[in-house]
Amino acid sequence: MGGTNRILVTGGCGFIGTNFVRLVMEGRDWEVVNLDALTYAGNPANLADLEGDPRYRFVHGRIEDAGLVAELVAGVDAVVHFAAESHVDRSILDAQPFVVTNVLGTQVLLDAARRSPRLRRFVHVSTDEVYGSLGPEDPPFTEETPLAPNSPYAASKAASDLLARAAFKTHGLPVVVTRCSNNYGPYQFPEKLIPLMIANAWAGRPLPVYGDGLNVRDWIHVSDHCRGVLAALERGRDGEVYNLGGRCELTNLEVVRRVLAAVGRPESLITHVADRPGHDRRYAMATAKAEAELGWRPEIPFDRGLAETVAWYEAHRDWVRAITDGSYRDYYRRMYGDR
Ligand code: NAD
Ligand code: TDX
Repeated sequence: MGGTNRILVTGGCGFIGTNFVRLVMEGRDWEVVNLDALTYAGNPANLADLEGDPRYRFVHGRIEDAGLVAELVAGVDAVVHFAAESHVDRSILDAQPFVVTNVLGTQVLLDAARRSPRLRRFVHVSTDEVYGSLGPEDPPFTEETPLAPNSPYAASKAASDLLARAAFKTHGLPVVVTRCSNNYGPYQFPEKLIPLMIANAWAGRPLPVYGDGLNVRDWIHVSDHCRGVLAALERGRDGEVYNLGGRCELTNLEVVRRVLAAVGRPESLITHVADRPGHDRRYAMATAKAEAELGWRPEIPFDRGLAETVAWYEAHRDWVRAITDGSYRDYYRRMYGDR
């Protein structure tokens, strides 16, 4: 998309948003406005070094705030929408914040976007979870796979994908939807599998594996995902969906074993705990469309990416400590007890 000067990134203080803002600030001469509510998952310290850069502006606010969103969207060429409640286990404990942010918040952004004459691209960042679960012999999800979400999180993301589609079909909004598989890498909140296991391994605490641990996820390094979102912003076709994935299917047990090897702790720390309700068995993404149309492919092999991620967490123990006190401790106890 030529002629881009300024973009609005939502959720830029979260895991993937932080990595995306950094990629754009380093690789493009665009201005970036970052709208983030700073929920438990949003950390302004992630991008503190950009404060003072005239190309970067942080706005503390919620995507459901129609007045604020209209004002911000009117001043940009494109929106890249990451902001969401993103953790499946939290959606099982309480689904309502997922509906407010992921469904209502997305609609507020879409409404502002279609009323802005300047806006030329709206990238809606979504997930493989909207497709539901695969059996062991099933082919990977394509963009044509019917939506069949199983968790409240996935259902709220599927709803937002459909609202984005409707904004394109009904109002002609230039929407592109990306759906990506499981990300890992720097700045991921330690409620998610890989950083949770790294933190527990350090502390010598048990590593809680849900059920038999044979659920399969398709792992992708966050920087490969961010390059895919940028490619969709610049080269995606209006109204299209693009699957992004890492071509790296692993069982959770295998991931946890590799984390333990990378951290240098024994496999005896692995502890099987009660399964997640509605736990999807397998995700896998077919990415041929993104490869052909966007000229994108994942590049970082899992073992290298994991080693770099473990090293990043080692070097950022203070970052982990700062975000895992207070409310996160209460959440951890509720999920895993006093282990
Ligand atoms: P995250 O939970 O780390 O970050 C979410 C960010 O959104 C936080 O900074 C939070 O403060 C902000 N936010 C939440 N509610 C908000 C609201 N109402 N208004 C404004 N800001 C709000 O999430 P993430 O893992 O970085 O995921 C980002 C996006 O990518 C999400 O849309 C998610 O569905 C999607 N996605 C994630 C993965 C993954 O593996 N993590 C994979 C595929 C797609
Ligand atoms: O303690 C745990 N033990 C465990 O066995 C945790 C936190 C997870 N798991 C399992 C559940 C999943 O099979 O590991 C797998 C990965 O779990 P999560 O990190 O919670 O990710 P997942 O549920 O697969 O969803 C992720 O990928 C798709 C992101 O959180 C979503 O935001 C994204 O859309």
